[in-house]
Amino acid sequence: MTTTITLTGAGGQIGYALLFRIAAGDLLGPDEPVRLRLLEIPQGLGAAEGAALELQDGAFGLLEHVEVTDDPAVGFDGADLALLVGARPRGPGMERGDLLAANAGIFGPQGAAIAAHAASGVRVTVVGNPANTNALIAAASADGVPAERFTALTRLDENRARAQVAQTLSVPVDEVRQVIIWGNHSATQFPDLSQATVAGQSALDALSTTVGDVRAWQEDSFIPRVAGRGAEVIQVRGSSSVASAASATIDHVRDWVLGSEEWTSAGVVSHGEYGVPEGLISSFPVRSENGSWQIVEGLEIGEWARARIDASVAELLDEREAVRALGML
Ligand code: NAX
Repeated sequence: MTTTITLTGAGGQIGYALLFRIAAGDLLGPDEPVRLRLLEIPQGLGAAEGAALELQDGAFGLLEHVEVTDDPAVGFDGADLALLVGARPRGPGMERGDLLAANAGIFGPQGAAIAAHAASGVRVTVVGNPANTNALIAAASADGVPAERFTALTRLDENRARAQVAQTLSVPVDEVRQVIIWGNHSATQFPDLSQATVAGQSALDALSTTVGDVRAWQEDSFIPRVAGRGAEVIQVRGSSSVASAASATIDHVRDWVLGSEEWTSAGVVSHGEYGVPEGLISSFPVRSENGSWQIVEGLEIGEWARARIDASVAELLDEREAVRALGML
């Protein structure tokens, strides 16, 4: 059966990197045909239409149809998967409240359009920042669609964290598992190595033989490097993360749809797990079972980790309050 995938912001950078990976079968596998719906704002339509021409020229056997539109009703029609990448970036002089309001004005109506037009089993992944709160707003506006179907991307943070550990230990990145991202996709996120393994052994034990004081290494080096990696890429490359963000989006959606026995991290709705207030979309350790994310429960959280999780969750609460105060939730 053909899967219908809606991509917002399809005329942007991440959209451009994502489209060709999807068409090549990297998302759902080499035997799954896809239909693409590219949703843009009027200023982005030309770029999205250009990408559609190139998709045609790619002669991708799995790609059945591409539609480009600026109408959310058409864009989300029959969507099985919605990738919400398009967002309003922070402009010069824009306060955080302005940014939240501008994005609420995008993600609220998109949530409503998803509820009205998408397939009944739609699964939504929000990439556009502030991703967690945008996902919260979309979920709140999507009457009748369970909040569990709205997620925010924190897989890029996890991939960055795994890569840092692998590089520090000079091991293949595939050997580094169970790295958890907690909280918000922002500078307050907590990349947690307490459960991480390297070739089946404790990552913290392995790291302590390489870096010495592993707590100090996390505080002074690892956490700031992971949380600040987006800024580092901008500084070195002169432009924000694009292909790595697209790749992480593919990882997230593929694991969600096809299942993952391994733990990964995703921004999903809290039911109060680990003391995270109900209803927030926060990053947790998750596993995908039968097509839905399950939070990995029962992990012991030490005092040091608790304070870091709480700080990031406090930021999510602030964002929720700010959006509520604007009357947008
Ligand atoms: P671009 O500015 O290249 O592209 C964004 C596109 O979205 C533009 O073509 C714009 O016209 C379109 N757009 C804006 N409003 C829209 C709407 N209402 N409906 C449909 N399309 C709309 O940004 P890009 O580099 O592609 O990044 C996209 C988003 O990803 C940004 O918000 C960025 O901050 C976020 N990121 C999130 C990451 C994550 O891990 N969650 C990492 C990478 C990235 O920073």
